[in-house]
Amino acid sequence: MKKKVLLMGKSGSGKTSMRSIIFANYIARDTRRLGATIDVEHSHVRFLGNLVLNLWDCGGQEAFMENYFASQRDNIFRNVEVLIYVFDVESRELEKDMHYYQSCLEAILQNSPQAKVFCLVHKMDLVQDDQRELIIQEREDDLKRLSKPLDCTCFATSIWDETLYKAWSSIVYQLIPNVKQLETTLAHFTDIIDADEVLLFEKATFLVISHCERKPHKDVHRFEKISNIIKQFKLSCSKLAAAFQSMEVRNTNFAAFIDVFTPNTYVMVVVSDPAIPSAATLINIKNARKHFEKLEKVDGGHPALTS
Ligand SMILES: Nc1nc2c(ncn2[C@@H]2O[C@H](COP(=O)(O)OP(=O)(O)OP(=O)(O)O)[C@@H](O)[C@H]2O)c(=O)[nH]1
Ligand SMILES: [Mg+2]
Repeated sequence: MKKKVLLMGKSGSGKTSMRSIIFANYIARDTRRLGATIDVEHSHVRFLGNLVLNLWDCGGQEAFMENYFASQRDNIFRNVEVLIYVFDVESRELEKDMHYYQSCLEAILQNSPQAKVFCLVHKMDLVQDDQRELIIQEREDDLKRLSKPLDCTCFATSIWDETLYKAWSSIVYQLIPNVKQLETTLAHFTDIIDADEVLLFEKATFLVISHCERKPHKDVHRFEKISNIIKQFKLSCSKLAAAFQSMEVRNTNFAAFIDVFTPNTYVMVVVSDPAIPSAATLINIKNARKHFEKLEKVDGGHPALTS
């Protein structure tokens, strides 16, 4: 199942940087070397077995933008499942940015009215801490108003922290075909093994695709922090020609296990009951694998015929 994702926004706003970090194992520092994208760069990312993301990274220089809205209009805006529009928060041409955004929405309304729209207010690291809340609120209000009759979801992002993972996790979550079934199964699993919390990560990107929480946790940003940390760790391992497989962290309050799960996922299990030995949790993870592997083989919510 192929899903077309358009990545748009003005030149230098950070589109290729994000794509390279999330899908091509770049670290933030490497993106300084990226040149401007010429016309459209296509990439296919296999994401969770059947799901292939067809990313269209559209170079944002004005000459290209004008072409997208004119001669290439049908080609670009047809069959779009998701539009991700990136705004550079430091841009001094806000009016022009908004004008292009609106042209883009018009073309989407004409060609792919069902598409989901996400706006990323990007490079938030360049804004002072105490200003961030206010700026994102203002931008979000403006964008939501301008997007009508379409609905848009806004995120404040930066390649320099975990906000990037939060935004992209939410975006890909919308694209996973059988996500409800996955969540129900994960909730069962969490109950059966008496865990505080269980997370599923997509294997290549380490984006969180599903989670179940039985015991409330006060850090609402913990998922994307873990994605960010483990991804960096995985990359460090690969520099040493080692492959990251699993990890166990234990202290007086809890034990956390990260392990390869299905062909497309890693799982993280957090247990706080000291009476449950590690070996028991590891066996439980092993036994759950086949159930989740079956789920991955479904297409569009219908179980595939497996013999
Ligand atoms: N400070 C900061 N810089 C960023 C961030 N994201 C990207 N950049 C920098 O912005 C510059 C331009 O990024 P690109 O990803 O090439 O921009 P683009 O949107 O693909 O540009 P075009 O291909 O011309 O449309 C690079 O030097 C990145 O390092 C961010 O979150 N914060
Ligand atoms: Mg680019």
